[in-house]
Amino acid sequence: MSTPKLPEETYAIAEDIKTMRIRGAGRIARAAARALEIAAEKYSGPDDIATFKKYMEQAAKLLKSTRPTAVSLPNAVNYVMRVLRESEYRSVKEAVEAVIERAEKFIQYSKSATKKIGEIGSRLLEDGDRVLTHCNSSAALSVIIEAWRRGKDLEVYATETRPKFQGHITVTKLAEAGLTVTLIPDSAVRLLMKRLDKVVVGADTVTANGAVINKVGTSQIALAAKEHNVNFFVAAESIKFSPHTVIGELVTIEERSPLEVVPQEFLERNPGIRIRNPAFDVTPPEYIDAIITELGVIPPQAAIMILVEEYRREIRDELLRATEDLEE
Ligand code: RUB
Repeated sequence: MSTPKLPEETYAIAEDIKTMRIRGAGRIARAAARALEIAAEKYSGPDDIATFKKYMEQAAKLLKSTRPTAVSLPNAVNYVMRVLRESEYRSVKEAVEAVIERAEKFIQYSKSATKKIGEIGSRLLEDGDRVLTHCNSSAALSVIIEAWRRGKDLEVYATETRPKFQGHITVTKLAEAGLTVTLIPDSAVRLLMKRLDKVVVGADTVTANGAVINKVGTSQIALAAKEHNVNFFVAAESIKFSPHTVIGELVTIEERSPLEVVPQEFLERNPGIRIRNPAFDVTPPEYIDAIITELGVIPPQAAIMILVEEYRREIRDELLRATEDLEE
């Protein structure tokens, strides 16, 4: 039996994630859950569970392939797909309903986790703090904006975040919320660090040993913060924690087009010049004072506790897979 084609909307969301019209690890995860929901809603094939599962697995594969670094994406897809992979259904209608319910549950959880992080993390900021953030993270902004709403007078600095300038989104959002905000070039971070009290950034992935993968430049900021005794906080929902890293799997750092760094004419004029454009980097746990999650504030070394608590089954599957690989 041939598998029906996925709906245009599912392809469109995948393309939007790939081209970064939808970006930021939390948003990407919610968009992927929504894309699966749409695929289920619009399934037009036969009332055959095996065909429906195959069709949904195609959507899952498509979505997972869009961007490689943020673990929230495969976590979202696997969370939704588990209802299909692990349960029996009498009809496709029943399976469709289960997928829709599961995707909605994920989206709601993810939104409320970001809000909760704001409530929990706002306590770490004090009245009069000068706070730096990097890139555009909904979780980090949730902390900063909530602290400000609770009456803490903050002065916020945000990096431009080359080459895609996500810092422009950040300063606009902060200014709209009413905060005093200053945009700085990425390269000005160390010079300004002595004027700062705290750094708050987001995360794309948190590994089992508490390292944080976030927008490229984050680790340099952490280094400068350490040098100046400035607290470095990461705001990350539990969906950013990677069960794959428990078995030592490394996180793939996305390498994007040179055209985000220089224009086409530059490349044509200088055919001998190579350009690198890694989108993320790794900040080791020693540079991180705390990770703010919706489950509480943890030292980075306690990342494994969140993983064991929230991803017990995935870790078991990963360990089984690793053992099978060894036996092959
Ligand atoms: C975005 C980025 C953000 C994290 C966390 O990178 O690095 O800091 O994704 O964001 P890109 P959030 O713009 O390449 O997607 O807290 O919103 O999930």
